[in-house]
Amino acid sequence: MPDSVLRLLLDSSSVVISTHIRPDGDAIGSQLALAHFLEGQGVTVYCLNEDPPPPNMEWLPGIEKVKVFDGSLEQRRLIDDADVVAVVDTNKLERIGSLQTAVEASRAKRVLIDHHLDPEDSFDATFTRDTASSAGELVYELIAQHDADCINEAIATNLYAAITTDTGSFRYNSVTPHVHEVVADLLRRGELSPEPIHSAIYDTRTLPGLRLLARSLESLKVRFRGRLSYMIISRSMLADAEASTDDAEGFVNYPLSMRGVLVALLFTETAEGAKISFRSKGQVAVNKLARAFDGGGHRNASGAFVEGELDDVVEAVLAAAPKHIDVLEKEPESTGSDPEELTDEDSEYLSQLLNLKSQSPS
Ligand SMILES: [Mn+2]
Repeated sequence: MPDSVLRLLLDSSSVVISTHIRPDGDAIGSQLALAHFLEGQGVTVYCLNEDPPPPNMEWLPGIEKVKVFDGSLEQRRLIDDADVVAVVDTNKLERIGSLQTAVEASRAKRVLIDHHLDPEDSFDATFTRDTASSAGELVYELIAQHDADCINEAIATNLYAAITTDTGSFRYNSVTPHVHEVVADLLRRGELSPEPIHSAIYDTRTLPGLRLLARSLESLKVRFRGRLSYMIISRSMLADAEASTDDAEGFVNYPLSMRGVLVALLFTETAEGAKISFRSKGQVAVNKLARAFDGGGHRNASGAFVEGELDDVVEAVLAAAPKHIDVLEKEPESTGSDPEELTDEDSEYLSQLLNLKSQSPS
């Protein structure tokens, strides 16, 4: 409950805050908002994570507080000497990565602030609600419970960034009137204007990244009567574009954005096989299909890794798709040319549009 979490945090002289491996905007924004709040209350705070913040979050106020855990004696001592270790935006202690052993060895009390299903009960106090849009929403409530007047520009900016990233810019089902009330309060108290925040988070594509996008879009195909679309990123496409897989962040949303498409897949070739991103709209679930390939995730967003040749992996996943996703049933037998794929003429036109003709593989 928020009261017991607040009491433990505010009775501390030193608190370590951590979050999950490969942290996202909600993880870092929640962590920093909590750090700013506690520092304002006279608590000494250390933010230690397994992995660095994502590049599009490097502008968040106070980001220099966030340190990567290096296993050094000095950092272990911070964890050992802390009164409380606070974990945000994950339901399991093991998700904080290599800090876990140090945290378990410490005499510090542990608190959890999270919005994922089935939080672990290895914490001394928890503030969790799986219907919350984000950890940021819960950190807001925690601060407001104490005194909403503590919310300054730095706290408001971090919480706004946390909430907007975890709600897909306020479009997911988790967005309630309460979320908008929280955000309204953040805008007011922080005197924020949303546009620069959204721009800093989302307008971060690089030229190689956009070149890779152009090549990926050329690979786009549609199946199952227009209900599934998929794209491919091969290793040669990455090399041609001089891009990395990090540049492909969010690409799977392009096939998903097509009218009539309910399921979108992105296959990214690696040395050993292919990484697959699964996305779906509304009530259509993709996690069963991901699980069939030893992956996992949520209803609308899952992932898997499959060993093998890229083409074989694509065929295997497409063949299995209707077994695991009801809305894909009854695709007519292929007659050689799939009328819903791009025709050669369309591909030609698209590649002219994208000005890639000179760069096609020779
Ligand atoms: Mn989250």
